[in-house]
Amino acid sequence: MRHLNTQAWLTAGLAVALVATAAPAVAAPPEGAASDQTAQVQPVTEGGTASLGRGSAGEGRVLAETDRIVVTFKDDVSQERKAAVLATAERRTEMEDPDIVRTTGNGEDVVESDDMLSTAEQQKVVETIESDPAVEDAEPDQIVVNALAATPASTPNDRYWSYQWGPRDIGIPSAWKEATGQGVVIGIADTGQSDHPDLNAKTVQGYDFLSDTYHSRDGNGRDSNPRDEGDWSPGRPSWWHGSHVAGIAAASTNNRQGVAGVAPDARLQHARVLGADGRGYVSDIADGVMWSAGIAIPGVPRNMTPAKVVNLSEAWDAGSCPAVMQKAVDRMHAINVPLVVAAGNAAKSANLASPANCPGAVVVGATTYRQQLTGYSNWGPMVDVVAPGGDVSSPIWSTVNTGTYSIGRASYGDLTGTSMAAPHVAGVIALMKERNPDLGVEAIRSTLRSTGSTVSGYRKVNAVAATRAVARAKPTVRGAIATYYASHGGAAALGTPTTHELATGVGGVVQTFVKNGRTTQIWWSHETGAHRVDTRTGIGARFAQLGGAARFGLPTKDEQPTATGGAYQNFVRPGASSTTKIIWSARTGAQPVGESSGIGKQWARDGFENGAGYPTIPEVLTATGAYQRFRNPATGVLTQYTWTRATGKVVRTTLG
Ligand SMILES: [Ca+2]
Ligand SMILES: [Ca+2]
Ligand SMILES: [Ca+2]
Repeated sequence: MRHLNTQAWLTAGLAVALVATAAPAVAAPPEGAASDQTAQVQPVTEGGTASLGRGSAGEGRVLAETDRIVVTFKDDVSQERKAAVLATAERRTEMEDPDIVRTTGNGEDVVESDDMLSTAEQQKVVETIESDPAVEDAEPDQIVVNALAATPASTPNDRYWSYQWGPRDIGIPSAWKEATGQGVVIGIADTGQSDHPDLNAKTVQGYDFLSDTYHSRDGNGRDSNPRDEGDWSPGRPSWWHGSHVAGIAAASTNNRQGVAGVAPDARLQHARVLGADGRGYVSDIADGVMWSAGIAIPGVPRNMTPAKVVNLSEAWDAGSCPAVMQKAVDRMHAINVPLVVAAGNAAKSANLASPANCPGAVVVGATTYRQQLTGYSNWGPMVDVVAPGGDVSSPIWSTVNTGTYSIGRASYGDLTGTSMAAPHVAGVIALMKERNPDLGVEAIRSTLRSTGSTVSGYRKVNAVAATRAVARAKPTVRGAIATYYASHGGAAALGTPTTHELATGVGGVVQTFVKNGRTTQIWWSHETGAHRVDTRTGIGARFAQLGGAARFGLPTKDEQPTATGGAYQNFVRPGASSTTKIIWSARTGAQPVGESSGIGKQWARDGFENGAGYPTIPEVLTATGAYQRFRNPATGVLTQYTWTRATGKVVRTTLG
């Protein structure tokens, strides 16, 4: 804020300001930048593919922790003797309630502990078990992650990576060996989102919380489109502050384009809380950050993909934290969602800026490339940690837009400020949350501090150490999924969970279970309840193959048998009305029928699979409409339904 007359923006604490500083139009590249810097000063957006963090290069990683040990007992060792060996291991090591969960094809016994074991603990278990004369040998049963497509832990191939001293300064990409933010949504409460090839694929549905038309610039109050309409003020062009902050935390990474994010596999969600002039009401900000965390806000649709960490790169002059903001922080704290805030850029005590002075928030000050607190950063005991915020000689590069007083095209550019420091930390927290989604705010704060290095008397975040310090939590089963799991046989029938409960991206959650190589997913949402999809069956495999929840939504029931030896299952996107039936028979395999489509309705009127029979293909779109074919299993007759868009009519033809 130091280059700007920010006082003019503030209205008695009702409106607040962004905390970034525009760097010179042509910034000196940070040290280590590539020699073709002239081209990089004004980057041009490529039209290439935006992809998720994991590229095709590289190999999978092996988790340091595992809960399983593979034990080879000597021939003819009795079950009682085996149990005695495990009881000894339980007494002498960190193993908890070890059980033999299966026997491998080679005859080894797979022993599972109720807790995750660190590398050192595994070593102790192996030594203890191997010391028993009944045992031939033992070894940790390592967990391999993304063996097919992993983010290389080396240098990402993003074009402007060489400019990104910030992530490198905090230990990225080395930290990606520990976690990449998978399964974690990062909330960005800011100026909203922009159409950007390095962000679009990473972004889930957000919301526009600006309740007045002056700030919103979109002609209305709150709405479901959080597009950034420009944060310019007279005399200052738009910064696209929300896009810049989002890109730092989790831009598409290793996609040979633009920048890399701190948490390459995390997703982004915008709550638009600041608009014209970078201003907004504190009450809208409070609603925005709470909604991001999954807290219900009256009049606003439920957040289908709640964030596990929320970034608020804002600061405004205030002697104390507004009550409405403090309540928001407290409610988020109670559900283990940290609110990461900028310390502010006024070179004064962070105690005099909100939300930095809201107890419970994770407050981030800004450092320079030269390992000092920046001249502009707010300071004092309210500052929990510091991270790269940059200065004129080493600004922070990220995703922006070329527009000045209107929306232009996607681009890359630099800003500096505690606004840029905060999302570095939010990204690191996303890595920590991948390892333990329930990690509490105070555990996060103390881990970030205790693992940090010292810069100007503050603790600078160390992504590798902070992430490694979080014990990988074993997935637990809870809520409606736990009820379903227990009433359908639990571990004996479905196996143990191999993932935490993960957001589906379209509402609700999903958890994966594996037993003897057989995978079951239990899906849950308010609208659909808890139901399973078995990927071993034709229906589950087809569901996954054709796009899964993103295309069909969640199951509304378990797989049901048909009267003619087949099976079916219905799916719906939460909040939407169009349902799909995936129906299987031995002859046709599993195929989807759109129950809300003209063809699906006619098929239903004709008696479903008992009439025209089972679909042989999905609905095929044509220039004039669509068609789909069905075969009756009893008669063998193939029928085609053809829907014509112009007339809306469906014609039934017998093909033979
Ligand atoms: Ca609006
Ligand atoms: Ca809007
Ligand atoms: Ca990129």
